[in-house]
Amino acid sequence: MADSTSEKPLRLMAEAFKDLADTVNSGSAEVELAPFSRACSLVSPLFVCLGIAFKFAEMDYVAKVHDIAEASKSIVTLQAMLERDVRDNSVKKSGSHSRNLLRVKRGLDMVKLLFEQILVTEGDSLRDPASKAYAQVFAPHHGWAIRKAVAAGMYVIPTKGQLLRKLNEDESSARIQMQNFATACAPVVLYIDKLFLTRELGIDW
Ligand code: 1PW
Repeated sequence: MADSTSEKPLRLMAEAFKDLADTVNSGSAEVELAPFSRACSLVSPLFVCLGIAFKFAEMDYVAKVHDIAEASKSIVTLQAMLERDVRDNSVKKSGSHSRNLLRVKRGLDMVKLLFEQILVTEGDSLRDPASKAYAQVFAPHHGWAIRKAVAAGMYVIPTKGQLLRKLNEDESSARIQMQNFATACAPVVLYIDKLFLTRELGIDW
């Protein structure tokens, strides 16, 4: 693992998503799997920093990002990846690239919301920001057992101060990077939603 004392995971995440957002916002280029999966993998340290309670979330996220990185060896764009699954009638199949993409997108959306909530929440507890982000993004798709486990995990997530120390940030630098990530992540999430919606695949499964 990278040396967490010298690295700035938040800055790396924000910069990678700024590049993806630029591609999306240019409207002229398709998003490629290789830079996308690389950017997504830069979000994993954040899940690690959220501690043992989110070990399963981290493992699930890392495995799905890895699957997309593997796909990048033979498929160039997100669009082509979806089209291949549509052709093979495997979009919703367990473990399909497209299904994994939808889960990874939710992970990104949750981190975006988590940051937005942190930015508007006073105090040092992350429980409310994290609970709100989870409730909005994942809870509708999770059964009772996972929802209960996540709710229990909310009691042992680190405080904001602890999280920022692990991320090697102070309050003001973290605010900037969180805002930058949230801003850059938004068009990327919308782009992925559109990939599914324009093919009438839905995004609520
Ligand atoms: C930042 C605050 C902390 C909130 C973390 C919430 C993380 C929620 C993700 C927990 C997922 C762990 C359990 C795995 C669930 C899978 O069944 C599910 N994956 C997801 C990401 O919802 C569906 O994956 P599948 O069936 O397509 O392989």
